[in-house]
Amino acid sequence: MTTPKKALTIAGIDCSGGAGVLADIKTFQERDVYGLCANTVQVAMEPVTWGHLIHPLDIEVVREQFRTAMAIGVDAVKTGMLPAASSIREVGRMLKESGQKNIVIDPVMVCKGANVPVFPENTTAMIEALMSIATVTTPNTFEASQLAGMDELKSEEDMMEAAKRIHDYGAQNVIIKAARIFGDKAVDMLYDGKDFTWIREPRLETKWTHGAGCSFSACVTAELAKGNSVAQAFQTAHLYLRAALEESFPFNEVTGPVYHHALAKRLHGE
Ligand code: PXL
Repeated sequence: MTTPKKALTIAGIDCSGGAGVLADIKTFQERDVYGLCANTVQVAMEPVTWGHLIHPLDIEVVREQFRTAMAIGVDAVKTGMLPAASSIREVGRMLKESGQKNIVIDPVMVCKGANVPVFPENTTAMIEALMSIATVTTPNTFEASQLAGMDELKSEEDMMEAAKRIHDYGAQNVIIKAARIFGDKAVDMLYDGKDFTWIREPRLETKWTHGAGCSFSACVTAELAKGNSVAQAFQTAHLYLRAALEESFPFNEVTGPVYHHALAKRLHGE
């Protein structure tokens, strides 16, 4: 009998399957980790504008799902889209009380192409309730600047400064993904409170990046669930995403998701 490691995602369901819970569960599966979810919001897309229609679930429903997951037992947890400061705080409280190890916080603030306003109170709640319990947090440069209280990040020095500030909130490891700010290169950086690790690559030109952030943090979560180190999880998540982006595909002219099976297909020679 194979008993797989298990990971829980506390996030929103994007019905297109590109981002959120579905991206997380696909990633867990690709990395041989059994996936569970606690759904926080249901997201549908406006078929013409592709604007996001976001329907938050009652926090009590989230609590019930979390209780189920804790009764089963999981090896790692990640958080994604949380609809309001109150739910951010409640999820932080539940996670803290549970004593759960391996907590990955993806501080989702905006969906690409969507007009979701950035609520300052959500950022404050993220800092107070989630950064303090994060084994790893995985902001993009926009989210990192918001969390760190800095202007737009423009350089590797800015990334280092933001990571130090976020680490000071209590996040043990900070991974900042800079996919856009450098034009020709994509840079991922891990700060563990002592050292910086950099992965620099030529930037991949693709419009089909829906779910990239969710999938990256889900891969980190899956690797931690299997007992791998944060440094290893960082490298694997980078490889997973690079392959998934190289084979991403369009839904229409506006948007398209990453292809989850890309890395496994290469490794297995399919
Ligand atoms: O990519 C951010 C994100 C996270 N979670 C859900 C989403 C999105 C973007 O569309 O829909 C549920």
